[in-house]
Amino acid sequence: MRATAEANPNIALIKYWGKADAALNLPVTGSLSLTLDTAPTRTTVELDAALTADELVLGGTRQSGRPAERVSRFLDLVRAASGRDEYARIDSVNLIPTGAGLASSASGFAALAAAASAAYGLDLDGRALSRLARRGSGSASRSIFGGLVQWFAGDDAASYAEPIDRGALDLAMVVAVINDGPKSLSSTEAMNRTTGTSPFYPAWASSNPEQLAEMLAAIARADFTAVGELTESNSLRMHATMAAAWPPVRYPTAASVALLDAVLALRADGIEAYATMDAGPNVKVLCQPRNVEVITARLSSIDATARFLSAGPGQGVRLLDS
Ligand code: 2P0
Repeated sequence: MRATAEANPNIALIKYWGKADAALNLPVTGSLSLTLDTAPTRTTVELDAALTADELVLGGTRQSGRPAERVSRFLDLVRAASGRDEYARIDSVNLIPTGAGLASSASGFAALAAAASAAYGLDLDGRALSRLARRGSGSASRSIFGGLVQWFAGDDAASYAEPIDRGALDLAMVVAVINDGPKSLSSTEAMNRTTGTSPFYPAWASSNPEQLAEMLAAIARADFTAVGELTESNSLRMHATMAAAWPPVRYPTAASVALLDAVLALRADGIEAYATMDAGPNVKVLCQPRNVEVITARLSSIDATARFLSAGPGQGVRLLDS
C-alpha cells in the first residue's frame, strides 16, 4: 500500500521525436539513450482509502491542474491493472535539483511507474514496467534501465525499452545548464507540431532507423568516434525537422550555438566531444571520462553564466525501503 522508488534521467543519443499513437504513447521510431548517474527523482506512492482524489506533491508543493491530472490519469492505468480503486498520495522530489528540467519527465514517470505498481500490488518485470512508464512519458520507458538503453517502436506490447551492453565503451556527459529566456514549448506540443507541419518530418522518420542501426553497430564495436558523430548528427537532424515546422520550433538559443561552436573547436584541437540537445537550450556533450575536465573548462570559458554538471552511466529504477 506504500512504496518508494528512485529513477535517473536519460539523454537520447538517437532521439525519440514524434508519436505514432498519442493515447498509447507509441513512438514513430525507435531511440537509444544513456541513463545518467546524477539528478535522480525519488517518489513515494501511498494508497489511502479515505482520499476522494489523488494528491500530488512535487518538491514539497501540492500540485493541481495539468501536472496533477497527468499523474492521476497515469494512476488510473495502474488501478485498472491492479483491480484496486483507492486514490493515492504521491510525493516526488528531485534529489539533485539541476534547475534544468534535466529530462525530469523521464526520471519522474520511471520512478512513479515503479512506486505505483509496487504500492498497488502489481508484480511487473522490467519490460512491463517500461511499457507502463512509456504511458506517462515516452522517454520514461528508457529510464527503467541503466547505461545504454534502446526503446523499440511497435504496438503497445512491443514498444518497451531494453538495456544494451556497452562493452569497452567509456562514456561520460558534460551538461551545460543554460538559464536564459522563458520556458519554451512542451516537448509533446513541439513534437505534434513537427509531425503535423514539417515537410522534413518524413525524412526524419525514414532516416532515424538507419542512424539507430548504425549506432547499434558502432556500440557493438566500441567505436567511440562513430557513437559521438552519430549522436551529434542525430540531434541536428531532429532540430532541423523542428526548424521547418510552422510556427517554427527552435530550442537552441544564441548561448547554445556558442557552445556548439566550442564543441567543434574542441574537436579541431583533437579532443573528442560531441554535442546533443533536447527540448530546451541546454547542451549535453558526450565524451570520454578522461576529457570531462578539459571540456568543462573550455565550455565555461565560453559561457560564464552557465552551470556545468558531469555524469557517467547510471543505474536503472530501484525500489527503496519505504
Ligand atoms: C528523447 N525528447 O528521445 C527526446 C529528444 C526530447 C528530445 O523524449 O510526450 O517528455 O511525454 O512522450 O518523453 C522528451 O519528450 O515526451 C523527449 P512525451 P517526452 O529524449
